[in-house]
Amino acid sequence: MNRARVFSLVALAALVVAGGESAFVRQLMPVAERSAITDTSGRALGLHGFSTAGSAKSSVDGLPRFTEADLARENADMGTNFVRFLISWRAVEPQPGIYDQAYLAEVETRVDWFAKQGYHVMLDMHQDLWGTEIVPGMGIGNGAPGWATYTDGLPIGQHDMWELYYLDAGVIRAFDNFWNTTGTHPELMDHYVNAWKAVATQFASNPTVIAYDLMNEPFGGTLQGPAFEAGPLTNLYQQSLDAIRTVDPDSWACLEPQAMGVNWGLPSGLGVVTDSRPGEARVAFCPHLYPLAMDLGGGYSGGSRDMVDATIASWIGNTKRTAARLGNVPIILGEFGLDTTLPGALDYVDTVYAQMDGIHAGVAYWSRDNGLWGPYDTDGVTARNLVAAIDRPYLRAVAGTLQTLSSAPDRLEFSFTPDAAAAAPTELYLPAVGFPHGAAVDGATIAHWDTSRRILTLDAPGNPAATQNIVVVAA
Ligand code: 9MR
Repeated sequence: MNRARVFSLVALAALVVAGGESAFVRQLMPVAERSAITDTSGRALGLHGFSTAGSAKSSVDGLPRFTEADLARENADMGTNFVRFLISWRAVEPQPGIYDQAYLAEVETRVDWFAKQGYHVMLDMHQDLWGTEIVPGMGIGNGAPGWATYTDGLPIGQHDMWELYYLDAGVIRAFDNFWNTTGTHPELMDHYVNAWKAVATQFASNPTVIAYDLMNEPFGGTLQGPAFEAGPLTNLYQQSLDAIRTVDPDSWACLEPQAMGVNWGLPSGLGVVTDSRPGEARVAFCPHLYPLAMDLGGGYSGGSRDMVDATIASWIGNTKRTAARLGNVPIILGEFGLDTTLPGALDYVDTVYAQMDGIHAGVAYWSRDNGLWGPYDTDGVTARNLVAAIDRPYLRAVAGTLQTLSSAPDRLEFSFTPDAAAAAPTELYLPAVGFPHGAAVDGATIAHWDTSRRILTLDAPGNPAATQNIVVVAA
């Protein structure tokens, strides 16, 4: 694609996005308070971490190249408390109806590493371009098992940009067969649902696994937009959650919208998924953010920056509206990320975190792979520029309902309505760079300052009935 054409495409997308936004803003109604993902102590969680990792996509054993030492390094350097851990259908169900218990046990070994460091884990059933067998041996797609891959002999080309494979007839057909748009493979969705049940059976009693991301970046094949999202995608999510609930009453189900368009800030047409568990529904909305201008290499400067800002604004508005429509569900930004050598890259990372604070969304940066998009060089050890951008103050857990939140490198400000039933205190992470000598707190008393983990714990408020306004600055 030539450059002028690429940029006119981006400009068009930005116009569509901006136009869509103003039309939707006019329909905005005040909404009830959004619910939050809570831990076993009843605290609302702030989740900061990585998608770990793309290296799992093509590995023979389905596991990421990621060690316990890598986790210790990440925790020491950036104080993360969350991981979106990649799993795959091909590894869970290598043959129809046969679940690989050894693989699930290996995943659980890694979950236990995270548990020891106080993390929360979301398991992400990853796919791109359907599966590794769309073009055998070429390492193009990932996710689905070979036995579930039906391209029906339709062509798949060769492209520099990986996303363009989504436009190839063979890839589209593989998805059409999965969603049973073709009417010839009604069994495939049942297998996927049962694969989730096998995963949930393994992790139901593991408190570190708090959520299941039901499908990475869904693609509808010949069905796109609301026809896909409100149709077979919502149906798959409902069936998957129903199957999960037969074995696991507590974990959250994270719903991704279709990636194409929604990743660029357009609205989602996903339908409501009901949760049969007793008590509150545990469903979350987990879209990704990949502004088109950024994907096309424009970085975060000049005209590209304006288009990226317009995309973010639109994305925030649409994400809030979808989360409200799905039942005031919590939001996790399941992926955002970029080649951090692009102009303005770290400003972009800052902007996204600030915006996510504003909507109290968890974040899983893409990705915890070594190299240009990740926190470390290809040696896996040498810190890159991203480390400083991710190592920021954040609220790890709050003993009540969060009302407002904002952060700067040396300041964290928030307000919340206490919940007397919360069985553990409010906890903050404060990096060394902004808080070299610890913190001074206005509006609460410090219960404990863990200088090595850089975690500040606050006393429960004296008057639990009142909204607490808290400002934390460098000591
Ligand atoms: O960054 C990944 C790139 O190296 C791979 O070629 C591509 C296809 O597997 O996937 C990229 O990661 C994507 C992720 O799987 C889904 N969301 C968008 C990510 C960035 O493009």
